[in-house]
Amino acid sequence: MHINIVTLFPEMFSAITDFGITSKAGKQGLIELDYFNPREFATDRHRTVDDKPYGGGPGMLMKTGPLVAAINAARKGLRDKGRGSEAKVAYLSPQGRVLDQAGVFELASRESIILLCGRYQGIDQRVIDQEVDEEWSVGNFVLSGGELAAMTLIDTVTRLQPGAVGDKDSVNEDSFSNGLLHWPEYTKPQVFNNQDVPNVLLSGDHEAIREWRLQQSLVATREKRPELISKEILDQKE
Ligand code: 9WO
Repeated sequence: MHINIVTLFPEMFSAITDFGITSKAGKQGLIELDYFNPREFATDRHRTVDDKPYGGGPGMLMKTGPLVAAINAARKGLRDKGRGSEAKVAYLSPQGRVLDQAGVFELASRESIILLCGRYQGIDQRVIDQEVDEEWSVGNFVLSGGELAAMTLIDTVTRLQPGAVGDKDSVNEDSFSNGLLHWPEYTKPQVFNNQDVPNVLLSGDHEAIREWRLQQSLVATREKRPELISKEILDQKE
């Protein structure tokens, strides 16, 4: 998957390129990130990338010229690789569609995407109207910029690229892969501060363990996140 990122702070993305599964996926070529920094498209001596909002008030907006030039370079970058035609420009913003695991599956199946990271108080509405195809939120809160949201999105879609996560079963057993929360897990020691590991997990009875885990998933979801449970996701037995 090709991900072109429009950002004033490309160095922030070392958090995903330098560590763990996302780093390995980059080295394996499962995910390819390219950066388009509006600052490099600024034309004045000071490489200005912010500008005052019409109507006054505190704060600044992203300067339109360098921003649009960076977006267009990101489009051209994908076109030149033969990956441009269907790439959408996605703006990370609290006004977007809230990302959930179903959305992650949708995004992960795409060949390419352009992620637009806002800074300051955001971007001119006409740039949104003319250049942005979709808006995605990673949660109902405000960040200092779109980069952490973009990294969150990239991390989630990377894990679904075939081969990115060592054990395929561990992706299929993730929380939300069946719409339910994960069951509780236990490791050594067998007794921890007077609490034992549930007996069934020591029994070697794989069918009983499977049943217990499903029941625990259902209970955890009902107790912690009841809004996730709908008739459609449960079968008769569940
Ligand atoms: C900053 C600001 C400063 C003074 C007065 C008002 C203000 N509003 C903002 C603001 O909303 N800044 C945004 C920061 C501009 C767009 C990028 N930013 C952002 C993205 N914050 N939070 C997100 C985000 C993205 C995806 N999912 C959750 C949050």
